[in-house]
Amino acid sequence: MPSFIDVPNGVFHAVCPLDCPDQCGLLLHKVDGSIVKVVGNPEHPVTKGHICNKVRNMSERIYDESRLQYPLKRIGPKGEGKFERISWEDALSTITSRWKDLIATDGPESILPYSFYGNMGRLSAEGMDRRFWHHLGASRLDRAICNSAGSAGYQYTMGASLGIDPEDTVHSKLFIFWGINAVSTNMHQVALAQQARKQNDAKIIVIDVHKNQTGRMADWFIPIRPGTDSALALGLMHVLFAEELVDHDFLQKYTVGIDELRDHVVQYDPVKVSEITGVPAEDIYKLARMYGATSPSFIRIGNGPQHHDNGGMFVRTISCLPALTGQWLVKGGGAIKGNSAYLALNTASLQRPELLKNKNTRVINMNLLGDALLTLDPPIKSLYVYGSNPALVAPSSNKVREGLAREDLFLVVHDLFLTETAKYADLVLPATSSFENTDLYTSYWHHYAQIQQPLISPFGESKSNVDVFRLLANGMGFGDEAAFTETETAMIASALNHPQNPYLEGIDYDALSEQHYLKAKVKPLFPGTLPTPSGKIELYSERMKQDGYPALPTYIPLVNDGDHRIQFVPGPNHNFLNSTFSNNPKHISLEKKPKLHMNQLDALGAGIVDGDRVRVWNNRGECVLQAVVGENVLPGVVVSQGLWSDAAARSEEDSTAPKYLVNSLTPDRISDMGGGATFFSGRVTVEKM
Ligand SMILES: Nc1nc2c(c(=O)[nH]1)N[C@H]1C(S)=C(S)[C@@H](COP(=O)(O)OP(=O)(O)OC[C@H]3O[C@@H](n4cnc5c(=O)[nH]c(N)nc54)[C@H](O)[C@@H]3O)O[C@H]1N2
Ligand SMILES: Nc1nc2c(c(=O)[nH]1)N[C@H]1C(S)=C(S)[C@@H](COP(=O)(O)OP(=O)(O)OC[C@H]3O[C@@H](n4cnc5c(=O)[nH]c(N)nc54)[C@H](O)[C@@H]3O)O[C@H]1N2
Ligand code: SF4
Ligand SMILES: [Mo]
Repeated sequence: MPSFIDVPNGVFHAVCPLDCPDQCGLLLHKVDGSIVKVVGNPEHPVTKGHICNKVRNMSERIYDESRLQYPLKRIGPKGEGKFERISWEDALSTITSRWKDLIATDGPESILPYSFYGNMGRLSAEGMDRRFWHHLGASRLDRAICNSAGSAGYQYTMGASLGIDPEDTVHSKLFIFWGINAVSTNMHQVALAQQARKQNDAKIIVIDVHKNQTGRMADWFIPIRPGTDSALALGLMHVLFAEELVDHDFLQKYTVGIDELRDHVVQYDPVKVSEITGVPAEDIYKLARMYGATSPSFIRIGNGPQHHDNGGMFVRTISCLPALTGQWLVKGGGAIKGNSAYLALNTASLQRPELLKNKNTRVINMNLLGDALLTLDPPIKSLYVYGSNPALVAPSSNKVREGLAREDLFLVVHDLFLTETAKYADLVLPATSSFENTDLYTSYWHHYAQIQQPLISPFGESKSNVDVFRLLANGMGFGDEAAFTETETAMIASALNHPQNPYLEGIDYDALSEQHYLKAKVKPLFPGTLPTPSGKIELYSERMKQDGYPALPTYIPLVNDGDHRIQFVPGPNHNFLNSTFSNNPKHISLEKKPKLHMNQLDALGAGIVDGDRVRVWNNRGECVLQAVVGENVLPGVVVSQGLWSDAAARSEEDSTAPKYLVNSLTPDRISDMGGGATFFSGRVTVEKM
């Protein structure tokens, strides 16, 4: 196939590479070899030509003059951001000789990779890199910053990340967006709900701690106290059983533990649940009756509430609800937490775990990066960061930055920009954008796979993750082992060759290259067998009991986060994607200022009025935000949005301290399940400046 890089003009297929469930099909317009326009492809069966504002401006990011072009070597103090250009040859030999020395003196576990899904391409994010780290024997990273608590909770109930086909939700008559800011984070699910609203007079309910854009489009917005959703779900179950709104036939055939659950939820009467959640008892009855009476009903379970101490149990509990009313048997009924199991690849081929010889190699949870850098024994002597920006996104970021600033830490960062993390690096390597690479994309919400072919030549001297790990393997002297010379095309082909996953049938490299959008061979989950120990939906889970949890869904309060009165929920915003775009003036200007939504009662008590600059602080750190006073949050709760760049804070405050760093306040406790993060379970004090 001729390379599209050599075709200077035309319209080309592309995939949105960002960590967003929608994974839109894109069309890139090229003139004279450069991208001039990014639009949605109307032929994508789910995203249908509509894309978000963030990515419509993507070409600005691709050709941003502050994008990294060459490898850099630090010449100033760590964190200051003074670098000079060096060659790839120098950069690679510096890295490999440092690592060879470290391996000789401290062993390979003194080296730690740190990465996430800045680019969702499966080769970029979890392909050649994993092969390299396995062969090196580096400390392993538990990539638990995003969805791991909820995935673990969902698995206890349903066996794997298997939900319904989002395309079926046009048939739903009731949507519950539960802890998901879908207008900003899953816009095509909102489009499907709007379509159902028109076609079936469907109702949209939003349960959230913040009446944001998603809450505002709801027919009914239900505000709830952070971290109490399991209690609400149990209260709904209480009413469903008490009023005989459950589907006995479905429960008999497809679930285990129905009798235990019925007895267990007697204690969660709406009056008691109301005291916990702040949701009035009559609303709990009303919601339960609506849910019990409406079919098909669909719950979109968000990522927000699983970023709490009890986040795993939140998802575990809510995912029991559709079974109670037999919704899994109805087209458009059921739930989606994530759908990644349908397009599960052959990870053994992709990642080559057998290359890791020492099966006891230590595993470090990425949510504990600060502690890992500051206190771990034996210490981490070198950190290699790619596809992630921990100095902004990781919890307890003051600790993280103190760790990154360690004089004896050899830090290498591979990114498209000189991120907050890269400022601490000894060496910075320039990364290609996804449109410069070959890669395979699989959505974790819809059921389509896509391929990206390189459409433009690499920016400056930038290189893809895959190429850098090939070069590092060569420099480390791993030899000509086939794992490191395999082409991208061959890697994709073998990752898709996975006889154990029947959903992948018919999806291969050639078919994807020709047809662009291929759907997993999905069928309804029921009638059928789930990958749980019983093969059924586990309302009662023996496995949970063995793992030290209550076997039945249970409300467990948040951990005591100290004396500060106010609960702090620092979520993402509309125009950034995590910290991506937070360095782009257009995206910043769309967001205007980093705000703190607070209830007027709390504001009144603290003498704060709308628009005031406020200092938000606790024992972990402080930041300065602009108060938005009103009724968008309950008393005792404040919500910020967006992971703002240090640069945005500096230019405005004319100061060197990053004042918008919300993660300086967040706890690095680990959630109840899956080693997850607890970004939203912290407490703060808010003061007028
Ligand atoms: N525009 C945009 N889109 C994104 C991202 C982005 O940064 N910007 N990030 C991407 C990524 S990586 C992810 S993981 C997803 C995340 O997207 P979502 O799944 O939407 O998760 P969050 O936005 O973290 O939180 C969702 C909602 O949960 C609410 N919430 C917090 N705590 C609680 C609680 O205890 N109970 C309830 N009921 N609600 C609560 C928050 O107020 C928020 O409205 O979005 C992806 N898409
Ligand atoms: N307070 C608070 N903190 C949060 C969250 C929250 O809701 N609140 N959300 C959390 C969640 S859900 C997540 S998923 C994490 C996400 O956190 P991260 O995974 O760190 O995501 P980004 O901030 O988008 O950073 C991705 C980086 O990868 C770079 N990149 C993109 N493509 C490539 C590539 O191909 N190669 C290389 N080498 N680099 C590339 C980008 O330029 C960018 O700097 O943040 C977490 N942090
Ligand atoms: S960020 Fe999400 S909504 Fe926006 S273009 Fe990418 S996949 Fe689509
Ligand atoms: Mo995430």
